[in-house]
Amino acid sequence: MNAMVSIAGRPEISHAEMANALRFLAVDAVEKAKSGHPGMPMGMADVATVLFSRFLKFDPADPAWPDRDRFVLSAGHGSMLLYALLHLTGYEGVTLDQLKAFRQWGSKTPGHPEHGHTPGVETTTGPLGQGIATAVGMALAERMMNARFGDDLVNHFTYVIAGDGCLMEGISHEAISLAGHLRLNRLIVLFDDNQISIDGATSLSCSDDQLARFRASGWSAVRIDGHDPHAIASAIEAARNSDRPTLIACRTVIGFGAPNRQGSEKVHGAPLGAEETENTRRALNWPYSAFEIPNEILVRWREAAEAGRKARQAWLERTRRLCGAGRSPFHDALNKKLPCTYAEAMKQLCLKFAADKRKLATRQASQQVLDAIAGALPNLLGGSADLTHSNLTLAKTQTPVRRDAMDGNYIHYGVREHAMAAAMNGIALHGGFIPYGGTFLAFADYSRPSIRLAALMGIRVIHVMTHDSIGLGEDGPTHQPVEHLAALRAIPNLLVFRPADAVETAEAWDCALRAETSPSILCLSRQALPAFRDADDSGNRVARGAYVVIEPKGARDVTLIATGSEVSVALDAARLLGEKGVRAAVVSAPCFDLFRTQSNDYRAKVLGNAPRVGVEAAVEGDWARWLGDDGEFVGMTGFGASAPAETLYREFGITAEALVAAAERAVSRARNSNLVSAN
Ligand SMILES: Cc1ncc(C[n+]2csc(CCOP(=O)(O)OP(=O)(O)O)c2C)c(N)n1
Repeated sequence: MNAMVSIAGRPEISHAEMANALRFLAVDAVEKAKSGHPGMPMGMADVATVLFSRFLKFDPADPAWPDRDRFVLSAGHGSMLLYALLHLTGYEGVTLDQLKAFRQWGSKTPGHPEHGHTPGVETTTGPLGQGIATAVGMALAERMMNARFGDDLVNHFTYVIAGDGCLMEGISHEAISLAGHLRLNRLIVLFDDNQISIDGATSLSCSDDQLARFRASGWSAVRIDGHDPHAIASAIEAARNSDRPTLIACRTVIGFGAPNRQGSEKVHGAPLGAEETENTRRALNWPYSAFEIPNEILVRWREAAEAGRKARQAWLERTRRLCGAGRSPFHDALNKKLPCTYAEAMKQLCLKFAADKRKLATRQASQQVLDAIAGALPNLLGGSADLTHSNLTLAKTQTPVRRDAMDGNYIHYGVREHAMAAAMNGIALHGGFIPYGGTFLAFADYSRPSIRLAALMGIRVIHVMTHDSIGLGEDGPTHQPVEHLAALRAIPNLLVFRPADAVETAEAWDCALRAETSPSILCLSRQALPAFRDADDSGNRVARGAYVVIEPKGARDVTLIATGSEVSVALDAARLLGEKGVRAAVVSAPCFDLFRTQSNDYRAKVLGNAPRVGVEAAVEGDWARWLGDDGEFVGMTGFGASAPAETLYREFGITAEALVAAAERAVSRARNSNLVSAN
């Protein structure tokens, strides 16, 4: 603890003083907020001090500098550790006043770190396990960018602080397994090995030998004294030179320095209280008042960023030399905008789909989209959780990413949906790629926590989720999503697309690729669907969320609204109704989320004044919003069953005939109520 940090001609600042600055900012902020987690920052202050002052490459002047090291606080409840680091190293906006406003409305210092809200926060953490799994994506993206552009432009590490909780979460297993398989040797996890979680000692619930566990997944792993700066530094040094990812289990004392609380769960998530705070000040020999950081210590912390500042200047110089002043493939990769060659490829494909009018499963249409655009989008990065040939996510030109082939552009994630979704978040956050990955829609639940974080962070990640209804048939109810559309539509800022034919599939892809601040889910059919869209120049119709496919001559008697595979059911029903003299409009609604954002006028025009009937091979969810009180919904009311798709549609009553009957009921109800009100 007595290592000195000497700067010629100035008072020597000890490691302990720097670490204590972190500790007390955390203690004081939690104390002032009357809530928060002081234990973890106090325990990991030594590790964080060594990392930030001796290794981490960062420049607070440009928190988004592409070649910075990434630091992920996977144990997000210890957010005050990160905020204290950002403040002390000089990130603009993370002021002392912001630390004093910890966890308050409008502050830059929310309860858990939020990417996009606080400069220097690389990813949103709090749900344990997500950070470490996201970091795997970042470390993978770094190696892949390095393979494309070389050491001069891309050469950085991804550091993670993770706690017992992160390592207990199942997602961590998938993530470390993937990282070990791919030999992501730029990934270094600093494990806060304090043997305490909320309920008490971790021995209450966990007996894992974490070192053996990581080694079994192909990692290097060591255990050190997490309060010994020399041990911390040499472990990090060794990890940086390892040919595989490294776990450094840092044996620490939670709440280090609080005489009556340290080492106990009591210090995990509650303020120390005035008395214990004073005890801690005495115990750690920190005679300063709340939030007071002596200037010499602050100066020394600010100097920790100096090496990174120089590294960034040198990088900028190299970039100018290697890439020139204008656009370069490197800049193109980092640019979120799509190249114009892409738009042309997409346009030609839509024309071809409209001309062919072939019956295609939307997953097949999606495959054709990928084949058509992959060449024009060099930063498109595909993948699937071991369902490549079902999801049809591999474009003809794509090659697998392997530990010895980081220049590939298709990731075989293995049967790891949790890790795939989190890694895609990390890849998107890192920059340089547009990640998409496939699985079955019924398994969206395995990816959901990461999808939710992607939506919260506002990042472009595309999930290709095929086999989107009972239409998948014989695999039965385990594989047939019924509640998933409703559940996914409930996540704010997530675009859920359910295209109905090949043109709509291409348009949905186009929307997802252009959505720079939203993740998307493409829900695609296993079964073939008739094509109904013509080539027209009215632009991307899916982008409006819903639109009129058929407008009857004369006033509408009824509006049929459908998504995906059920649009063709609605088209058949409209024809049958027409034969009976009932004028039915058909609306395709591939994306409720986008429809909700249209003008009132547009929505009113699409929905019309006639009674509405909705059809979707799923549970009703929030359909009522579009159908109104007089509407009717034709869909699923429970789980599916194992049988051929046509049988299932018939047995569950999702047919044109059922839709006709529902429409007739709705029309007659509306007529009766008109009569009543006229009388
Ligand atoms: C997915 C998830 N489950 C539960 C929680 C609630 N939680 C926050 S911290 C914590 C205990 C974590 O223990 P550890 O990682 O050892 O942290 P420490 O006690 O060392 O600070 C729990 C259960 C959470 N944030 N995320």
